[in-house]
Order: sequence, then C-alpha cells, then structure tokens
Amino acid sequence: MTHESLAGRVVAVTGASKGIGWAVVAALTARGARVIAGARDVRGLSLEGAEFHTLDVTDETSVGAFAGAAVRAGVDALVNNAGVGSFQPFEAITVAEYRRVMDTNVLGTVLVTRALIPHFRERAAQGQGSQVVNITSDVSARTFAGGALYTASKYAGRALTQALAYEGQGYGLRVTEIRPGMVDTFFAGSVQGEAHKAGWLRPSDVADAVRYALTAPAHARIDEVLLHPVEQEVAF
Ligand code: NJP
Repeated sequence: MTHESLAGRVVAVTGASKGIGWAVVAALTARGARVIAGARDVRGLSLEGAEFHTLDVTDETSVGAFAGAAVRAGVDALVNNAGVGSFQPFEAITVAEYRRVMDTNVLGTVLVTRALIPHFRERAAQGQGSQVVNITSDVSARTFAGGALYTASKYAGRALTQALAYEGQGYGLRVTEIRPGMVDTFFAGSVQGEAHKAGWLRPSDVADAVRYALTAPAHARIDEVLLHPVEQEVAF
C-alpha cells in the first residue's frame, strides 16, 4: 500500500453528481476508498467503489438518511462539496435567492457535518481519527462587486471550518478547507468545456487537493489549501 492509497477508507461526498464532486468520487475510488456519494439527482450514476444516494443537503430528513448510510458503511471522512453560485449586484439579491444560496452552502454544511459528529466522537472513543474536508472557495476570505451573496456564504464556510477544527481537536477530527479559484465545472449554470474556461483548473485538480488532505499522515493536519489557475490574478 503506497502512502497515497485510500484502501480501507470510507468517505462521504456531497454534491457528487458532477463537477468537482464527481471528480472527487472518481479520484478517491481510484485509490481504493469506498465512497458514499450524494446529490439531489443521482439517476444513472455509477462508479465502481461508490454508492450513490439521493441527497438534498438543505433537508434534514434527506441528510439524516444519507448520514445513516454513511455511518452504516463506517465513514471516516466527509467532503462537504455541494454548493451553488449566485452573482448579482447587491440591490438585486432577493430573499428567495438568499435562502437558496445560504441554505445550500452554509446550512447544508452544518446539517451534514452535525449528523456525522456523534459517529466521529464514537470513532475517537475507539482511538480512531476522522476528517472533514470543506470545499469553500478562494473567495472565502476576499470579495468583489457582484459577489456579496456568494462570498458571504463562503466566508461562512470558512468560519464553520475553523470553528469545527477547534472543537474537533477534542475528538480526533482533522478539518481542512480547500479554496479553489476558477474551475471548469457546471457551476452557476455554466457548462463544462466552454472555450473561455480553457485555462481554468480542472475538477481533477481540486480532487487532487482533497486526496492530499485525506492521505496526510495521521500526525499532520492540512488546515487549508488555496489553489488557482495560473491565468487567474494572484490573490490571497
Ligand atoms: O459545481 P457544479 P462545482 N444538495 O454545479 C450538487 C465550489 N467552487 O463542482 O443536487 C445536494 O458542477 C449538484 O448536484 P444536484 C462551489 O461553491 C466552485 O463547481 O444533482 N447536492 C452537483 O453535484 C461548490 O461548493 C468553483 O444538482 C447539491 C454539485 O452540487 C463546489 O465548489 C470555484 C445541492 C455542484 O456541481 C462544487 O461546485 C470555487 C443540494 N441542495 C468554489 N445543490 C468553480 N467551479 O469555479 C447542489 O471557488 N448540489
């Protein structure tokens, strides 16, 4: 077994039907992990080593069923990836859009993580560590015109990540924030492979950062990974 093998690991991934989530499922199963994968529409999806479940991260009942399946499988890591984009001038933000973005990007992470914490605590009682990897964004700590709503949700994701890291240290939980810049996915209704995205990160680049966090040796904690396509302006 190489140090990059994930054989024997069981990872839950949200937003797993396309884009970054799908690439994460592919990267982890390719290294031997069993993946419990969730998204709202998983019809027709299959990948060896993965089991797909219908999951709406904004719905407590749906999250409960997904978490139950993950716990039964012996989950040791959670990748909170499900998210939506929304970009408009401040005065155009509607209550419905606010709720869609915040419910998916913030409440979703809270609900799925919260549902697994009792299990992670049980693992700690048996001397086993666990991991949470949150896919936030390069804009989880900076913003821009038209980005108020989306970046507010991602700043919140960063806060959730860091607070969980403080708390999780008490029960063997290592928490990582992955902050990608522009990635060629289906994000915000776009289509993968559009010409203007030629220089952008590939979903597999982000999946590789997740793999890096999950294969770090047990004595090492990867707090944060910030990655950009070289064509994107340098920004921290
Ligand atoms: O987006 P996309 P990405 N419950 O649209 C799922 C962040 N990010 O891969 O539910 C459960 O291709 C949806 O499936 P479905 C971004 O903020 C991206 O780019 O069936 N799942 C699909 O599988 C997000 O957090 C960029 O519609 C839900 C997946 O989420 C993450 O990367 C830059 C759901 C979205 O796939 C993945 O986004 C950056 C729900 N309620 C951060 N709602 C970028 N692409 O440039 C949606 O900085 N999903």
